[in-house]
Amino acid sequence: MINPKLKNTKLQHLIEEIQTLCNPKDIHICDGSDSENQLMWEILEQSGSSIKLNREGSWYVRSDPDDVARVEASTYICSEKEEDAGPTNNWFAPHLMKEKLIELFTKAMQGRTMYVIPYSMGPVGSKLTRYGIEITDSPYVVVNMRIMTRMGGEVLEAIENGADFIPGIHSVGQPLTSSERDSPWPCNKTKYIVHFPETREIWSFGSGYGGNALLGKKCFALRIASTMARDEDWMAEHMLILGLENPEGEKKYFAAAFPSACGKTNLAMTLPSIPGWKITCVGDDIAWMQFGADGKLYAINPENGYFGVAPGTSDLTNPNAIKTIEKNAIFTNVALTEDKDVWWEGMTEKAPENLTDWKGRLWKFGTMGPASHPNARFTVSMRQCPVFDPKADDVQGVPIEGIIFGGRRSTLAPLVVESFNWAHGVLQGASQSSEMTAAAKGNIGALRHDPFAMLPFCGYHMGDYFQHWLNQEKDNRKMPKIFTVNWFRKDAKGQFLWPGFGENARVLKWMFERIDNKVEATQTPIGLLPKKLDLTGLNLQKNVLDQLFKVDREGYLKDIEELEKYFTLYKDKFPEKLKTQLAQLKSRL
Ligand code: TSX
Ligand code: MN
Repeated sequence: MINPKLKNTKLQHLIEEIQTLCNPKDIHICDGSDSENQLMWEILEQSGSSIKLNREGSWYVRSDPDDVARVEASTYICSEKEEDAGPTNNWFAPHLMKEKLIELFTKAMQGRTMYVIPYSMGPVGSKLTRYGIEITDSPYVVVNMRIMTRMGGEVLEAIENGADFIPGIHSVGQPLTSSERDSPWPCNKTKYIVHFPETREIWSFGSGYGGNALLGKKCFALRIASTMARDEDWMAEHMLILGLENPEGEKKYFAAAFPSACGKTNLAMTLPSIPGWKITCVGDDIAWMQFGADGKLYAINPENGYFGVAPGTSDLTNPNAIKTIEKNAIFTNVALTEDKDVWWEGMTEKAPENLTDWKGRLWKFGTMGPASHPNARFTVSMRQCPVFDPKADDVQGVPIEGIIFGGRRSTLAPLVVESFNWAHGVLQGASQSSEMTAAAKGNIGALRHDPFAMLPFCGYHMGDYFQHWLNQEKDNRKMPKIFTVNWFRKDAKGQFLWPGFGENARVLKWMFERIDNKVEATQTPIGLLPKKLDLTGLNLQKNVLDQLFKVDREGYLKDIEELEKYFTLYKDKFPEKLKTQLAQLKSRL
């Protein structure tokens, strides 16, 4: 047992319980220090799990080829009633799942050290912040959590002084017996990512990768937090947060939800193409938001770093990300160059010579597949981002004046549309969908519904979640304007109509000035479109602009028919108010 005893009895009991169950060889309570971090990397290097890179403070890690992404089929929401998990989550009865977990975790940490990670989701001391304890047998998890969360002594002290926390138990599920040599990436074929939203706990078995193992992120900050937010009247959203400053120095904050493969991290730290406008990054993945006493919506980024998809990240697509990862970064499943640096598809036009791929093989372009896994990641502190927003540490959070929904749609959806009102905006969020790219499994180009980009991340019934969004609107609240964007519309020849990236700032500028009532909009059946966008210096053909904003009524009516079919999935939990919004939209068309 750990000595001295902890003041927080919930924590003391948790550690004792997990120690007894998992039988680790010892216990390490993490303090987040540099020396501890160094020790973790020594352990990882010795087991052949990591390679020191020729890049300041940076490390290279290859995962097991079967442990490369979140495992949605093995992700469970264990509420007492199946109804509460809803039709889009895997459900399992809590007591039966507990039995299963006890079986899986029995002696699971044998021969390994059990690490106890105290971490904070959000700036320590903020009303919006919540604490967590992750117990894990993976030093790779420790080094990642140190970057992705505020981890260590300060948080343990807050918990010792009585602050509550969400427990998360994680094991890679590969006990080490006696003299056996450890694997570079221990894991188990059997994987369970389990959430108990009612007792607010997380259990994760068998995977060491990303969202399966770094429990502060998707498991806590989205699945568990979304249920807390419903119960406590706040919002836990799959959203980036950015600051936008005009040439006069006025600043507004936006939160934006996009399904995967839409470039959320790129948008979060965009370098604007228009002179005098600045974008700063508060966060690239998750927003926790709550209306304040002044009626404004305040947001924090509960995270402390970026766990970003590496392939496709370049000086052209995201120069600020490239600068962020210049040092002190962890690279997982990218390709390794002969001078011990990293490379991935899309970083440069041509691959360097003598690459080792993410599977550790000498790589040649052609039949071997990509050199880096499509879901290869960098882990890096958000503080190294050149456009890091200083208010990302503000305990008050930042005031959100605009909410943006997006998706990848080659047809139909215009570059930008503003909703008529809150409920109409909520319908837009519920209607979000995206065409699948090669990175996702399934048919390339097929449309996948992903309401609020929350489909894999909502810890309760999605229909109740829609209602929770509608309930946010109250008389004394200043509701943010809601916009929907689409950077991905194509012409008849399959060419992207909009240049995207830095040019997206022109769209953000329009939103900014709409909020200030400084620019006009045109009423259309689907919402408010720009009367005029600032396209100065952009060589865009008039007919391209027309195509970007064309409202195809026939096409929309077909789209809505399909949407209505989709929404029947939520049965009687689909809010009446959204049915009304949908009916009104139809009649306008
Ligand atoms: O991230 C992207 N953004 C948002 C940037 C702030 N991507 C990459 C998506 C994959 C993750 C984009 N891709 C964007 C975009 O705005 N737009 C496109 C489509 C596109 C791709 C290439 C070009 C133009 C548009 N190239 C040229 O026009 C030369
Ligand atoms: Mn995400």
